[in-house]
Amino acid sequence: MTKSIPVALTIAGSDNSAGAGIQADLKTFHALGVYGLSAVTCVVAEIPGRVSRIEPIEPEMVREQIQVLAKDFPIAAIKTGLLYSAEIISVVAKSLVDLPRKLPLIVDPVITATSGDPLLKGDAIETYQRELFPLATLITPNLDEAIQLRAGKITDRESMERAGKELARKFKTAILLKGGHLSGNEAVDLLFAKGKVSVFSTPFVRGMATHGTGCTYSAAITANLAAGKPLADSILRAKKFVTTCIANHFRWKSKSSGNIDALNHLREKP
Ligand code: PXL
Repeated sequence: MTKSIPVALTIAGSDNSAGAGIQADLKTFHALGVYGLSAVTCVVAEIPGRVSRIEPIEPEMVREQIQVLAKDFPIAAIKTGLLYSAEIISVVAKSLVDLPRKLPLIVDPVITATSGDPLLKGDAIETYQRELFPLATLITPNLDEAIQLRAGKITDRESMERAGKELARKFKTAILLKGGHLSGNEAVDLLFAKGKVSVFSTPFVRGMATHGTGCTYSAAITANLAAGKPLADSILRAKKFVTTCIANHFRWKSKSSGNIDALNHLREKP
């Protein structure tokens, strides 16, 4: 029998080590029963923990990838990940404005890799706020990204609430502020939407390098939205999915030193 399944698009960078970026997004879409399309914005040469080199794709080529897909596929939701530069952010925003109809858009404002390596050009944050955020259904900053977006100092649950409210007010859209290990044994995220705050909490999984969790989380939210689930339910399911990916992580012995850890996007333990 011929099948059709929901379609989602990721506009993001390529992580050749496949834990983050486009590769994580496509694995996540697939695991959640959604057909994944991609538009590549840049190519990153890296291993978990160390970015070696980044090269952008020509902005016109980024536009072309989005345009040809949007013309033919029944895309139901879109996410953006690493967009590299102000120029690429601008081209992505224009391509999304030109879509025949408005689609749910999840913006993961990737600025820095988990390793601390910078991924986004310094002058691009301004363009993000001016051109892409106004199109977003949901923006998913972690605490570092929230600080870079001038949400102020975040040291505890109270300041996290204040910062999230400030971002939701400033950008006039829903904000998922990801608390990471701020609150001790739980990884607590706060959703600010329609004047309400909702809490998403899972036990914090220790002892593994978490390269790609942000990408996987926002991709899972996008997949759930593409499948027609409401926002809060999409986040709840995505949070559980990413926690399972971390808990079931893969580990290999590195040829140079220590271990290589990677998220396990498979839904069942192999
Ligand atoms: O985890 C952030 C991230 C996003 N996108 C790409 C990356 C990384 C981290 O290394 O390479 C392409």
